[in-house]
Amino acid sequence: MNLNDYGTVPNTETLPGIPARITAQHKDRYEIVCDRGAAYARLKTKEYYLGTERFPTVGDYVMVNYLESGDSQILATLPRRSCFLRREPGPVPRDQAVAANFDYVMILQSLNQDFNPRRLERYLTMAWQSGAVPVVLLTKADLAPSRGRCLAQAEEVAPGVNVHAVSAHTGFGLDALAPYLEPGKTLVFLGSSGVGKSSLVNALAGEEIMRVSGIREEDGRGRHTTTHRQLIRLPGGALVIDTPGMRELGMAEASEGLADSFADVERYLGKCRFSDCRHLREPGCAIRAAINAGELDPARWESWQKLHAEAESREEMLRRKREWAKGVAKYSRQREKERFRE
Ligand SMILES: Nc1nc2c(ncn2[C@@H]2O[C@H](COP(=O)(O)OP(=O)(O)OP(=O)(O)O)[C@@H](O)[C@H]2O)c(=O)[nH]1
Ligand SMILES: [Mg+2]
Repeated sequence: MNLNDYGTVPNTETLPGIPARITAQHKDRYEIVCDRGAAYARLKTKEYYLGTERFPTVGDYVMVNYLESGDSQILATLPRRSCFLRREPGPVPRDQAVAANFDYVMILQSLNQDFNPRRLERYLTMAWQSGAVPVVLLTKADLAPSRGRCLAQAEEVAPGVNVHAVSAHTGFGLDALAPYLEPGKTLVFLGSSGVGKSSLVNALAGEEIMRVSGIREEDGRGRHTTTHRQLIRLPGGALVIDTPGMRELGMAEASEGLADSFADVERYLGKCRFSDCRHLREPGCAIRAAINAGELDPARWESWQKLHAEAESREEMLRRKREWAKGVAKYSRQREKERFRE
């Protein structure tokens, strides 16, 4: 494997370790690619939890201490040329990067039921702020024979931005994306759940890389199938970051919050016999009962848990790690003093 196949690596000559790129994040464990291959890595405590190094995210280039067996250590986050920041709630609100080093922000809206010029505006603002170039993709063109009105409206709210109608199912319009898909370029896909981000990744890859699932019949909303950000290398050499969409980027709004898109799951919440039910094997668990009765799809329950856990666990994980690292630092200072006295 050659890291140069994963985009333009910043200059790293004077830094310790070898360069790598983050392809996915699972709480405090990262998937990376580097010249030695694909591997797992964790942040080095001294630099990150005790020091001031910026926490890396998907798309970041980092320096790692590569270990043959076990998780490699991430030593430093290299400067970013673009990124999305999300405000992390907590006692001291902080900005957290959620995707980095992309050239194009592909904003996807479906020509089906999802097209909304106001939302498109908000995505465009965010895209321009990121430092990359936005491109608007109107998806599911096969379902909208008269797409002229939406195209015109999109062009109106996105002056100077290229707008393309595409279909992942028929391949319509995909040729027009070739200029963005040059080897080494990174594209990030944004858009509400169900607009077809993962379907487009699969269509461009020519194979089923990302899982896709149907939208709800009743209201055309997606099912939050993609639950974490993932950087994928397309056979042609371009890199794509598939995302779970707005909520992930801190752009959730009441009408698109979890409660709304997970109404089929949330109707069972709070109905268990015990208020602290963990929905595992407790008697009187409404969630388990609904799954056993075939009323609730277990995959939906799993997606809900993943999305819910992620935001909460990230803050909690950081807090615990910092406390733990401070404890270790205090202990070693004490040991030092004692040794000095001895
Ligand atoms: N007709 C048609 N359906 C499409 C097209 N692209 C995607 N779909 C359908 O839209 C549904 C959702 O597609 P996904 O690719 O899972 O959507 P997503 O944006 O990745 O959704 P999340 O992962 O939940 O954020 C699936 O049923 C797809 O088959 C298209 O070009 N035409
Ligand atoms: Mg998806």
